[in-house]
Amino acid sequence: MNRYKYLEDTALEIRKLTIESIGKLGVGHIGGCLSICELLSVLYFDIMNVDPKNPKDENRDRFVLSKGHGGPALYAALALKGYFDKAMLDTLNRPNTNLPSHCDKNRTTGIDMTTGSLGQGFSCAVGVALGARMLKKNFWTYVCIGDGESQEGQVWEAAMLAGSQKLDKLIAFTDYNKMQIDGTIEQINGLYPLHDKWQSFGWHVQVVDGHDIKALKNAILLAQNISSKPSMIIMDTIKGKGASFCENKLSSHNMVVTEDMWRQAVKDLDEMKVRPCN
Ligand SMILES: Cc1ncc(C[n+]2csc(CCOP(=O)(O)OP(=O)(O)O)c2C)c(N)n1
Ligand SMILES: [Mg+2]
Repeated sequence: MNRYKYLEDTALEIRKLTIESIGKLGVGHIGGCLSICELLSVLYFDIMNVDPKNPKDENRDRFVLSKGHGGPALYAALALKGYFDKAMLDTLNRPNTNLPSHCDKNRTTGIDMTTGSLGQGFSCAVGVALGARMLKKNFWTYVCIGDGESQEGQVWEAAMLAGSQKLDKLIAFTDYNKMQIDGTIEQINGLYPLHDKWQSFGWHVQVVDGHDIKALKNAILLAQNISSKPSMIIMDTIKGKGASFCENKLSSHNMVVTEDMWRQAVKDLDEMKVRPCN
């Protein structure tokens, strides 16, 4: 099968499993989960050197989902990859679960960093990349931050360090879905010009359609060839992408999802079979 078609199908599967697991729970951060499905597909099913049978391998590539409320989408990707059984997704955020709403590396196989307090995960990822260099390890560190999260001062402290240390095995993504909890990014605390901000902190910067598998993959390959600078890939995305009850809606941030809503959304995605990615 064509590689890109395979990755598009995988993103679709991640999207459907995410909608289903949040739907069965009845509530969750669905908007910010659905904007990163293509990224998770490209990273886990094409780019990253990881082995679900050896999840603690010291030389594995790392992924930090700094916007830790996107955990359910990452769990769907990890289940599809084989880190744990898909049936476990039905335990999402229930008592004694190993799949809490936000990522916890001590609870979930395959999660590389505990996140949820916005800004911290990004700092940790910079630390991981710095540690890799000190230990002379060759792995890549990937990290995804939210656009609302980018308003955290901690993000910019870490950005400054990564730039000054020229951490060229660190590749970051901004999920630029233009929305946060209480409003649009521009209404609350605009990021413009985001590209120039990262560049001025010593980063190599690209802007891509975050739902275009091919563009994402090419951007990552290009980033891997940049020496002496960390890379930021700003992903132009749509919050709630792919589920009509929440696509591009502010209410999607953390919403109630009824059985009718999630079943209809999964059916819509099934009927489209392969949803065009842009
Ligand atoms: C330090 C901190 N402050 C506040 C919150 C509560 N919170 C959770 S998600 C969120 C909005 C984040 O917006 P964004 O990064 O744009 O996320 P996305 O649109 O991808 O869901 C906030 C304020 C938090 N988790 N951590
Ligand atoms: Mg956002």
